[in-house]
Amino acid sequence: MPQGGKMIERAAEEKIARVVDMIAQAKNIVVFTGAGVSTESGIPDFRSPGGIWTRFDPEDFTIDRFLSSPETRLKQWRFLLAGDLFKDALPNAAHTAIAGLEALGKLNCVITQNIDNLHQKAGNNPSHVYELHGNMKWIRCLDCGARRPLEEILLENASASVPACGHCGGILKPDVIFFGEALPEETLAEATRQAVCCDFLIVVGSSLVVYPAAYMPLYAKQAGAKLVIVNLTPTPADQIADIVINAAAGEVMEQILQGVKERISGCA
Ligand code: CNA
Repeated sequence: MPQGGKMIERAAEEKIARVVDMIAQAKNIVVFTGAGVSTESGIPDFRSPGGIWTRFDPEDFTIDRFLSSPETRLKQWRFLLAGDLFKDALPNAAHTAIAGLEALGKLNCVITQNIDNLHQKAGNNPSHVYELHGNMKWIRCLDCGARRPLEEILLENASASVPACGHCGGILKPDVIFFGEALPEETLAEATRQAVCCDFLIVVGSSLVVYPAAYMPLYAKQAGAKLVIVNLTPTPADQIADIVINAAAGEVMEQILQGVKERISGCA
C-alpha cells in the first residue's frame, strides 16, 4: 500500500517556498534518497508498518548467511523468480520531479540507498546516480566477478533450482549490498566528494539511520551546505537541518519543481 497522499499543510507550503529560494540560489545541488521516495511506487520501505522487515528475515540478507546456507540462496532465488517487489514498479511523482530538477540544470547528482532503478527509469542520467547499495537489476558471480542483467539469468533459468555462474560455476548473488558487506568503494568515494562539495542537499524519504550512507547529509552540512529533509517521520538529522518537511515525497517534490520552474521562467 503506497504511503503518502496527506494534503500539504499551510506551514509546509511556506517551507516549500523557502526551499525553492534555496534551490534557485544554489550552484551545486545533491538529492539524497532512501526507500521512502519509492513507497508511492508501491515498494515498501524497511521500517514503516508493513515494511520489508515485517515480511522477510533480515538474517537472510547477511552475507554470512547467504554464503553458508543453500536454503537461504534458494529462498532468495525464489524471491527473484517471483519478482513481486520491483518488477513492475514505475517512477512516482517524486522521482519524476527529481529528474525534472536535473532537466532544468538544477541537480549535480542523486545519491541513493535504493536498489530499485527508479531514478534511472524516471530519466536521471545513470552516470549521475550513485547507488550506494547496488541495484537489483544486476546479478554478480562471487567467484569470477561476471555481472549480468537479472532478466537474462531469469530467462535462461526459469526453474525453481538456484542457477550457478555460466562462466565458472560460482555462486550468483544479486548485485546489492547485504549486511556485512562493504559499500562499493568508488561509488562511495564519489558520492562523498559530491556531498562535501555541494551547497544544497535535500534528503527525500530516508530514516537516516543506515550508515555509512547517512553520513552524506552530515558531510554536506558540515562543509557549509544548506540541508533540507523531506520525510514522513522524524530523523536523527532533523536538528541540524535548515528545513524539515514531514509530508509525502511525491506531493512535496512536485511542488518544489513547480516553484523552481516558475522562478526560472521569471513568473514568480
Ligand atoms: P527506511 O529506513 O525504511 O526509511 C524510509 C523512510 O521513508 C521512513 O523514515 C519513512 O517515514 C519515510 N517514508 C515512507 N514513505 C514516505 C513518503 N511517501 N514520503 C516521504 N517519506 C516517506 O529506508 P532508508 O532508505 O532510510 O534505509 C536504508 C535502507 C533501505 C537501504 O539499505 C535501502 O537499500 C533499503 N531499501 C530500499 C528499497 C528500494 O530500493 N526501494 C526498499 C526498501 C528498503
